[in-house]
Amino acid sequence: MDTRAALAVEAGKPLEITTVQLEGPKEGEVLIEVKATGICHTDEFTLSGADPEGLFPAILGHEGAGVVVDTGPGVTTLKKGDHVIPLYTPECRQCEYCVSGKTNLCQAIRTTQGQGLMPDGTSRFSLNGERVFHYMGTSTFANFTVVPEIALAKIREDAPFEKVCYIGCGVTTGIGAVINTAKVEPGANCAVFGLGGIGLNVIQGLRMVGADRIVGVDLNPEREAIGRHFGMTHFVNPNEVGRDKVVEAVIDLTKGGADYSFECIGNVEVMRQALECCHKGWGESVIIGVAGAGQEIATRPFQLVTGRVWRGTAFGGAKGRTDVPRIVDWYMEGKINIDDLITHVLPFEQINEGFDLMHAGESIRTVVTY
Ligand code: NAD
Ligand code: AHE
Ligand code: ZN
Repeated sequence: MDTRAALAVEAGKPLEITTVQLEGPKEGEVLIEVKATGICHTDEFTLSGADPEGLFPAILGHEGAGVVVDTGPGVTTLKKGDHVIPLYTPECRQCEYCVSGKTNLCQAIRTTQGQGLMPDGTSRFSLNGERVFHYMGTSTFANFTVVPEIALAKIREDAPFEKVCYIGCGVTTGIGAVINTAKVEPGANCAVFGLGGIGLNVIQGLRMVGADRIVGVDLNPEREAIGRHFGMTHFVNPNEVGRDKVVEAVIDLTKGGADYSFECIGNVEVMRQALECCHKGWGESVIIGVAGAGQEIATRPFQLVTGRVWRGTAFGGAKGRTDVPRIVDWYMEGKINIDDLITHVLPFEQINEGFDLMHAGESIRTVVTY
């Protein structure tokens, strides 16, 4: 079939709105009509050329929601008409990782996913007979996409696509980093670096678990008001306190150091600050931001010797097929706020404007509808 898509033709170039060809679902695969998709900073990261796994031409997008249109042979858990959220972290419930109980990083299809291919090593997308790569196993910047069954969470049918698509990455990553990865306890003093689509969900998660002080750090002064709206108690702008004084400022505001800190930018210098503002003896810093090819983190090992812990998280440690439907319920029951973070909704044809808004620091999340 033909489908409208926003094609990433080359690193650093705007997406091209075009029509591509899509093959039907093969064994264990599902054809989805994508109804809405968010634009995450990771899409921008890959489009910029900074992603070591970036491939072109490709159809990006990993924060979608839609409806099952067709199922391939062997698919047993989904049927035509089901509402779904594609998962870039699948959940096969069978691989060594899934059964370990220690991680959400299902590895059943990770190799082919990183190669921009379906699990059988081929692509369903093409343009005039030339292969087009999938992205993160989801490719939600196309009106129709093919996704493995193990990479789809079935969700309730009354949930609005243009809101719950955000649970496909940003909401789950931010809240999950607090609940699943850091396991923050009530009364903890915390710091969040980067108050964008992820960091504000970290703040929302911290408020949910009853954190005490929640210090937000961002270069953009406009992020203070929205941060406070979501539960931030103190704000630090590195341009105001001095970039070399940020660690000191956070230690001061958290009464001796953060029990937990979260880096939600993808900046290796800030990752160091996030670790070093943690409390001596027990403070834990969680890296969420994704850094470009060749970037490395550094600190004095003494920071770890004296009890600070550095860890990372992907998709907030969430097991998607199990956890995502529950997070959709939280939204529908009014337990989490998604609406105030979706600052812009654009028709699909204007998807590049969503990237412009992100670059300008004007949007928290832009959602594109088909
Ligand atoms: P975003 O663009 O919405 O937000 C980034 C924020 O960081 C902005 O508010 C910006 O003003 C601020 N910022 C930039 N440089 C700063 C600095 N030096 N000091 C302080 N603040 C600074 O991005 P997002 O969608 O929230 O994504 C954030 C990061 O998380 C990206 O690296 C993205 O790739 C990554 N990410 C990781 C996962 C995961 O599973 N680990 C999931 C989603 C996104
Ligand atoms: N391809 C990059 C890494 C990108 C990355 O870390 N992606 C996160 C999700 S970001 C969503 O917005 C992730 O899930 N990582 C675990 C994994 O298996 O990819 C690189 O550096 O090569
Ligand atoms: Zn994302």
